Amino acid sequence: MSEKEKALLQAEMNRRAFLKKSAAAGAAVGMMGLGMAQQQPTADQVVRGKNPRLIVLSSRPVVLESTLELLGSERITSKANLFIRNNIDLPGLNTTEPNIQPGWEVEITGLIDKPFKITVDELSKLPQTEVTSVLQCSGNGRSFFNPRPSGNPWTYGGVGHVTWRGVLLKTLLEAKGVKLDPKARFITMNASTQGGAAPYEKSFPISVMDYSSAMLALGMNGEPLPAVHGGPVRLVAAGTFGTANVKWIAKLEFTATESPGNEQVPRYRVPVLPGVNLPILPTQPGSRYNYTLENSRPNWMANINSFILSPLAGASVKGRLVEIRGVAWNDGLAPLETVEVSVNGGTSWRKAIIERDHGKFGWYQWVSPQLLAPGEYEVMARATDAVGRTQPMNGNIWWNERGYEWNGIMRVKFRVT
Ligand SMILES: Nc1nc2c(c(=O)[nH]1)N[C@H]1C(S)=C(S)[C@@H](COP(=O)(O)O)O[C@H]1N2
Ligand SMILES: [Mo]
Repeated sequence: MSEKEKALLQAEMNRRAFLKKSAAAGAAVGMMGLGMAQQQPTADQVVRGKNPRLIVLSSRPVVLESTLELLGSERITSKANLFIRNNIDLPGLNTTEPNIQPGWEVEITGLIDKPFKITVDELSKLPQTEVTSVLQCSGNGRSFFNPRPSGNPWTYGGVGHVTWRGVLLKTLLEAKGVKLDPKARFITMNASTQGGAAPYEKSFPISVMDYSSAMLALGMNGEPLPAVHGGPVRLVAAGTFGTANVKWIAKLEFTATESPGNEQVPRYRVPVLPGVNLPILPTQPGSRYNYTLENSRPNWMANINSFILSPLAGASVKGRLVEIRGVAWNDGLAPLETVEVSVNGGTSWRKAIIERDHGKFGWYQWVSPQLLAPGEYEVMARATDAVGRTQPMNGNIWWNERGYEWNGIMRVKFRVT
C-alpha cells in the first residue's frame, strides 16, 4: 500500500470509529430519554438479526459491511455476519428471518419454446443442489483505489462464504421439458417490485448454467433463505460477483442481448478493449470513461483474491512461532494452485499450506507457519491459480472509474513480542 493509500485507509478508519462512537453516544443519550435526531443506527437496528458489529455504510438502501475479524471467526459466514448490498430495498424485508411465501411465483420466459410460471412451493419439490461459494460485491476493496472512485467505500468486508441450496436452472428446464431457442445468449433477471420497489434487472451469459451451477436458491447455510438476502428465492451463480445474483427474483427471461438497463450499463462494468485479452483495460487513474455495451464488460466472474485473516492489522502476537492464516478464492474455473506469503516486504515468498477447501467455488483456508523474532512485521499474501492468474502487487493497475474488482495484494502490519 502506498503512503497515499495508507492515509486514505486511516482517514476511513477514523471516520468509521467516529461514526461508531457517535452511534454509541447517540444510543446512550436515547436511553436517557433525551432523544437525538441524527444518530447513526447500528447494523442490528437497520436489519433485524444482524451482528451489531457490521459497519453501516448506508441504512437506506441497506448496505452493511462485514469485517475481517468476523470473516475469520467462522468457516461459513453466518447470516448474522454476512454483508448486505441493496441497491433497492424491498419494503418489510430488513430481517434475517425467512420470507415464507410458498405461492411466490417466478416467471420463466423469453426465447424458450414453453414459457411458464413456477411457485416457490413447486420449486421446493424439485431435486435440490447444494453449493458453497464466495459471494462478493464487485465494489469490495474500492477504498484502496487511488484516487478513490465514488460509490460505497468498501474495504474488505463486502464478501462472505456461504452454502446455498436450490434448484439448478438446468434441472428446472429439464423437469419442465423446456427447450432453449438457439438465439438465446443471456439470462435476464428481474427482481420483484412488490411494495412499490424500483426495478432491478441484470443479465448473465447463458453459459452460467453450465459452469457456475446457476440456481434458483431457496436456502442458505441449512436454513430457508433469509428475507434480506433474497428470500424466498434468489438467483445464485457460483463464482460470479454479487451484482447479478438477483434477490427476490420474479422473472427470468432468456434473451439474445444483455439488458440495456442502468444496472447493466453503465453500472457494474469495467473497461475492456474488444478482442484484447486483458481482464480490465488499464485506464488513467482519475480519468472518465464513457461506458457502452461494446467498450466494457459486466462484473461477472470473480477475480482471484486472498485475505489475511490472522493476525489482524495492529495485532500483537507472541513469537516465535506465528501462524499466519487466511483465505483465497477465484471464480472456480481453474483450481487454485498456491498461496504465497512474504514477511519481508516481498523479497522472499513461502508457500502456505492449503488446509481446507470447500469445493471449487468456495474459499480455501490456508496457513503459513513462520518463525519470527520479536519486532514489527508487514505480511503479504498472494494467490495464484492453475492458469497463472494471480494478484497484482499494486492493485491500482486495475484502477477504473467505478472502482470495481479490486484484487491487490493485501498487506498487514503487526508486532511480534
Ligand atoms: N433484487 C436485488 N438483487 C440484488 C441487489 C439488489 O439491490 N436488488 N444487489 C446486488 C448486489 S450489487 C450484490 S453485491 C448482492 C449482495 O447480496 P447480499 O445483499 O445478499 O449480500 O446482491 C445483488 N442482488
Ligand atoms: Mo454489489
